[in-house]
Amino acid sequence: MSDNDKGGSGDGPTIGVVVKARPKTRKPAMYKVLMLNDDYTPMEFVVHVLERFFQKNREEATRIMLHVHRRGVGVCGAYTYEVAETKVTQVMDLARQNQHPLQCTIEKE
Ligand code: TYC
Repeated sequence: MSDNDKGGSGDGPTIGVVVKARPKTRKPAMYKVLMLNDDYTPMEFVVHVLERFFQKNREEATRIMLHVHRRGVGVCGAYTYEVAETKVTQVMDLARQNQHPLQCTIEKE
């Protein structure tokens, strides 16, 4: 008697169906990093920040900077909490080192 013949209710082998385990997972909450306008930070500094910390190319960085300049606030990107927090710290540190009042914040998506 082979392993497959054990148990069951009668003649044939007991057929097992393999079911893949699919443990429930959660997508991580995402947080937007928002840049705020001010009257003093030079436009080229904001473009530099967007290129350096948010991996934007010159064109996209300029588009976002001008949006913030005109509308008061704009989205730099969306990240998990720790990454978003790190980006805000990096931006604010560089701005402070250069004596610019540039501000950015985090908002839950
Ligand atoms: N308003 C600034 C200026 O005229 C430019 C600026 C853009 C500053 C975006 C901050 O997040 C900002 N020099």
